[in-house]
Parts: sequence; C-alpha cells; structure tokens
Amino acid sequence: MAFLQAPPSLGNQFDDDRVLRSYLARVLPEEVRRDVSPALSELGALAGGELYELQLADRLNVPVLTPWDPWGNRIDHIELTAVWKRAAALTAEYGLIATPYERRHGALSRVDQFARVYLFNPSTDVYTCPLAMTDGAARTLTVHANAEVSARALPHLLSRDPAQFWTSGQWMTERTGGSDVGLSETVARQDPDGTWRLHGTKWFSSATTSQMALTLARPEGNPPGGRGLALFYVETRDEGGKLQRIGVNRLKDKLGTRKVPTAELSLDGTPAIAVAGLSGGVRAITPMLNITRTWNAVCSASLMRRGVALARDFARRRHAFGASLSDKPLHLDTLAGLQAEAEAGFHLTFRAVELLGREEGAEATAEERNLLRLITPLVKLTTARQAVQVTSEAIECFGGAGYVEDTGLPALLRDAQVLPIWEGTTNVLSLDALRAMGDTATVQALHAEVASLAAAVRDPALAAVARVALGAVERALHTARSHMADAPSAAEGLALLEADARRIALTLGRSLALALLARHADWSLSHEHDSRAKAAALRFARNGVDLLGAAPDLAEARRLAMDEG
Ligand code: MFK
Repeated sequence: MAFLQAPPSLGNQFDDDRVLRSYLARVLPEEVRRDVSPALSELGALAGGELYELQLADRLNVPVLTPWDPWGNRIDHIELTAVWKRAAALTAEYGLIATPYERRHGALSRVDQFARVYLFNPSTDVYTCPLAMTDGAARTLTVHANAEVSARALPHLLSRDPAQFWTSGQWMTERTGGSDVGLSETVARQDPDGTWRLHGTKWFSSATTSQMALTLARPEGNPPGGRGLALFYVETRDEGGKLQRIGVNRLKDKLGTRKVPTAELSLDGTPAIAVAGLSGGVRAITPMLNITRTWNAVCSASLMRRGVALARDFARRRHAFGASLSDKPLHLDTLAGLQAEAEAGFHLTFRAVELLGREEGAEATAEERNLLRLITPLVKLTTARQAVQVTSEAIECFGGAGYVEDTGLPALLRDAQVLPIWEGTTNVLSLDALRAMGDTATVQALHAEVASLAAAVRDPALAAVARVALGAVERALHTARSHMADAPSAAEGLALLEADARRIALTLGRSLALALLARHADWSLSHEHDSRAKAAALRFARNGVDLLGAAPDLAEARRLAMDEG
C-alpha cells in the first residue's frame, strides 16, 4: 500500500480546550458559566468545523481591488474573501463587539467576549484585525463621549444585526513612520461652514472596507509632534455609497495577513469630525491602542492554541521510526514545551482582560488601574513573541508538510509574525512599559500582584515556581532602578535603561505569566483534582522567565550592531 500521511483535524474547539474551560470554571460564577457556555460551544464547533473547512477551501483567495468600473468611473471596490464575509455575519450574531458594552455579566463580560474571540480568531483569517479596531473605536468614543459622533457610530459598532453592523479602521500609520506617530503629515483644514477636511496619505490602513475610521491629522497652524495632532472621525462613504474623497492607491503585498485588505490611502478633502478637541491627538487615541493591544494578545494566545492543537492531533496519527509520534520522548518533550508557553500566555492575557472589564465598569481599584496600564504592553509584547516561536515550532512538528502551502499550516506562522509588529513593536512596547513604570504606583501594583499570587499558592512545587517568578520580578525592577541610580549621569542612566528595556519587559511579562499559571494550577489541583496545569507551570518555569543578563554594554552593542571599531 502507498505511504500516506493523515492530515490533522480539529474537534469542537471549546469542548476540547481544557485550559479555557478550567479557567472559566475558576473565574465565572456557576450561573454566568451556564449562560455563556452554549455560545462558546457553538463557536467552538464552527471554529473546528465549518469555518476551518471554509478557510482551507478558500486558501488561495485574497482581497481584490478594482480601481475602475467598466465605464471609467473610479470605484476603488475591494472584494473580500468568503471567510471574511461569513465572519462579518457571525461577529454581529455572536456579539463579538457588543458583548462588553452590553455588560450582561458586568466586568466579566470582557472575559465572555474574549473567550469568544479566542475561539473565533484562528479560523477566520485575521478578520479580528478590523474587529480589534472596531472595539478600540467603540471604547475611544465611549471615553470621549462626543455626543454627535457617538450617536452616529456607536449604534452600528455595537449592533448585533449583520445588516446594521459597522467595522472601524484605525488610520494612524503614515509614510513618515509607524511608531513615531507624532511625525504624521496629514493636515486638517476647515471649510468656511466649519466642516473639517483631511488631506494626506495613510500608509498602512488595514480594514479599508470599514464604514468608518478614527484617524489623526494636524489642524492647520498646530505645532509639530503628537500634541499638535487631533483625533478625527471619518465616515468612509457618503449616503450614495461613494468613497468620500478617499483614494485606494493599492493593496499591500504582505508576508502574512494576506486576507486583510491593507491599503495605502490618499485623503483629498475627506470630511471629518473632531472627536476630542483640536490637539492632544496621540493621547486621545490611546484608549484604542490599549484595546487593540489586548486583542493582539488574545489572538496570540489563540494562534498558539491552534498550532498546538493541530500538532497534537497529528502526533497521534503519525508513525515514524516504528512508533507513533505521540510515544516519542523527544517529540513529547517538544510539544510539552509549546503547551506550557501557550498556557502561560493564555493566563497572562486573560488577567489583562479581567482588569479591563473592571476598569470599564469603574469597578477597578486605583491599584488595578495602575496594574492594567503597565501590563497591557507587557502582555502584548510577551504573547506576540511566544506566538511566533510556538507557531514556528508547531509547523516544524509536521516536518515538510508544515512547509507546504496546501496543508494550510504555513499561514499560521505568517499570520503570527505580524503580532509582534503591528500595534507597537516589541521595542516600542518595551519603551511604553518603561513610560508606564515612570509612575512608581504601577511598579508597586505589579510587585503586589505577583507577591500576592505567590503567597496564595499552597502546593509546595507550585509555591517554589511562584517564588521564582517573584524573584525575577524583583530583579527586573531592581535592575531598572539601578541603571538610573548608579550611572554617572541621568543621560547615561536613561541610555542603559533603554538598552535593557526589552529584557526587563519580557522578564516582567513572563514572570507574571508564571505566577498566574502557578496560581491557576494550584486552584485546579484542589478544585478539579487535575495536575495537568501544574505540569504546565513547572514546565514553563523550566522554559525560563528571567531574561536579564549582565548590564548592557552600550559601546559593545554599537560596535556589533553597526559593524564599527
Ligand atoms: C489581531 C489583533 C489585531 C490588532 C489590529 C491591528 C490593526 C492595526 C493596524 C495599525 O494601525 S498598526 C499601527 C499601530 N501603531 C502603534 O501602535 C503606534 C506605536 N507607537 C507608540 O505606541 C508610541 O509609544 C506613541 C505613538 C504613543 C508615542 O507617541 P508620542 O507622541 O511620542 O507620545 P508621548 O508624548 O510619549 O505620549 C503622549 C501621551 O499619551 C502621554 O500622556 P500625556 O500627554 O498626558 O503626558 C502618554 O503618557 C500617553 N500614552 C502614550 N501611550 C499610552 C499612553 N497612555 C495610555 N496608554 C498608552 N499606551
């Protein structure tokens, strides 16, 4: 008989997910869990079945831009893929944006929402990109409470009716750079009747097919920098369905997220409404950034879960060297390491989700708000790096099949690779974490969180790893302080701190993940009599959480980085 390999398959992605189910059992009261479980189970069935099959069948399709109609009219029509169309309808039906605003379960509505997103994301070809921005826009409009804009947009963004539902873009990046938003060149000019009109080029506009966008532009005469920008609301089409002086120059040809219609846009007098005054635009858009960064982490956790689920299923089917891969010690050790990363990333992410839900309902204490401010960048950057590493290893678990496009597997790695880039690169977010740590209350909140998690763990082996996490947090905080305190000048101290920022941030992120995983594992041991999460915590500790080394040598880094001296 010919040698054939069996493809991996997926079951119900909710019913099969012991990590998600155990977490929900700990954090949700029984009546809430009963209320949310049917929708999660339906989404789990869709994600492992219909949507996954549609995704594989639709693999070769990408969004197509048609600039002109046959009669010479400029139309800039973008035809989306089949998965995206299906995902749009499911989004409204399952309230993927509406859930946290309806607050049916108070602060826990964010846990409900992001559990749905976690199931939905890996089978919907990064449709979560426009959704993240839509949620970010809804949050930003809620915070700024601009009555006119809120009345126009919020009923659509929060609609559960597919015919009414809108998505939003977040048009920030310009040719002058993606990280340093203060360099933006788009200008806002006012007509005599008071209408603002935007003129400029937006260089990376994901979700170009959205009905609205929040964007930044500089009202004429304003000073340079982020403070001189203002936050504007744009509706992309007029009542007749025509783009409002928006030209789609081309769609980007990207490494991954190929189903996302990311475009270069020209704004040539696009009408806009100022959302939050006529300056301070960077500050004004930060609620959006913090929401999209949370989505990014949820999507990182979910892609890790998908990679491990496929690799685990394949390990059961694949025989090599006379035995099943699932009986090979080295393969088991590899998969165990990946599962531990995925599980730690999950608990880290959902801690931020819990805090976000509390902050939005004004239930968070000052300490919780400070903790959320610091951990949002930590959670995004930590999980994004994990997602690239885990999906890379996961496709390696398939050997050559993982490198072959029609298995659908390479897309996992390609789509994961964007996660450390968009919404702030690892380095930009490490610096954002330092910015947050400038307020010592955030540092105290993080230390208190990890100390209290460590103190709560009863099982001796888990208590030992939770103490490892606390020790690493203390070393990272001490390192940050001593760079500033011990340097000959403030400038040298800042340079050392900046050079070490990524190691400090990753150590804090991974240590918090370990403490959270240890606490959950301790709960699972005593309440579910399940030692699986304990194995994950012990393994994650062995994977390593402390990335600090000797103090950075700035001169050596310059010689190596720039090939000098
Ligand atoms: C699947 C998941 C989906 C994800 C969807 C993705 C689709 C996305 C497509 C994109 O749009 S990707 C583009 C994303 N771009 C970024 O994330 C920008 C990255 N750069 C930064 O985050 C920089 O740190 C930043 C632009 C904010 C720096 O700009 P500035 O002008 O140098 O800011 P500055 O002066 O440090 O901060 C301005 C104010 O904002 C300060 O407050 P004050 O005015 O009160 O002093 C800061 O404290 C505050 N701030 C900055 N970042 C904050 C923040 N406040 C709260 N949270 C933050 N994260």
